[in-house]
Amino acid sequence: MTRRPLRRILALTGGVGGAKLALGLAHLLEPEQVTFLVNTGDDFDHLGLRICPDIDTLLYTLSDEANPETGWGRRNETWHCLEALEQLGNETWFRLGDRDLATHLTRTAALAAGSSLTAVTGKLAAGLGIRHRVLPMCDEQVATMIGTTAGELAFQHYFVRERCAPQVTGFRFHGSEQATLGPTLQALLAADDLDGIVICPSNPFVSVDPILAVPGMRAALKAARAPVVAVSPIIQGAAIKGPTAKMMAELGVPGDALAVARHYGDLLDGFMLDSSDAGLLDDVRGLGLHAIATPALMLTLQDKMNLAQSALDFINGITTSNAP
Ligand code: FO1
Repeated sequence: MTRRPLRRILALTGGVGGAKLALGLAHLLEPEQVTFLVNTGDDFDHLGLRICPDIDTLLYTLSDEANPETGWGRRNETWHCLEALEQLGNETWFRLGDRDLATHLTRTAALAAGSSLTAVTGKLAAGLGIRHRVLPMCDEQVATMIGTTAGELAFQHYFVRERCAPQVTGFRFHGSEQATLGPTLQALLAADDLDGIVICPSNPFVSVDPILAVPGMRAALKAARAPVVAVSPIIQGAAIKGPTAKMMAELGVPGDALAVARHYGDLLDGFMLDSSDAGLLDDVRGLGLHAIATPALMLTLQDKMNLAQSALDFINGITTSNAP
């Protein structure tokens, strides 16, 4: 079966796991062939700076500047400013490295000067030598709030300060009602050369759902001609990184990849399982989805590129099978 090259891909991502597949896609696709749509629900104001962790994790990952141990922040970091902040009595639970601070200072200054988050993200990407397009999910501020048995917490308070310990009861995306689909994204979704939409293996609750909560986003993704495929962030019932499996357990949701496919519901055309979860293929297909099992654990760059290639081939296969 001859497969024509995919013209344009939109990849939804948030967090460290999503950024890994994004890197694989960036190595396979030219800048004009893929746009990364990034979660901004984790964003918050801290020490007078506007912090956008998922944007920065993706920017640092795409530019090979990311700290390889943590996945967030920059490699070869130093912490002199943080030490001085502590000496002066500031909160230091959210660790800001000296080089990372340049990103936060640049963004905060540009936003204060009237720049949109989209524009300043483009400036940061250019500064880091990234040629692929990195698009915030919206330019308005949306704050993911975590409902817990001990009350509601702002995302970074839950994720970093409390180390994901509180028991989760639900999520709220404060400000999402006022969010809008940016013109760049609207044009991309309406274009007839959009050949595929990939939901990267990010936490569905706090990295993907905030993106889908932007008014009109879900409908626009569904209306797009392009197949929507998601890569499971859960392998053998465990999250590759982060609190996804813990959240599922606390929400009373089965902690397996099938539950993630169900979570996305009718948005999906296809779902990608890790090879070790091939036993779930029939169940996922039973949801009316195309499904494949492929190595989804990304440890090396080659793993990331292989998974990205599998996603592109999967999209091509769905398109071919849907062709009249
Ligand atoms: N995560 C942590 O667990 N501890 C930190 O001190 C921390 C600092 C930090 C600074 C900048 C940044 O862009 C991300 C940072 N993160 C930290 C990660 C961040 O909380 C998460 O990556 C996302 O919000 C969820 O994916």
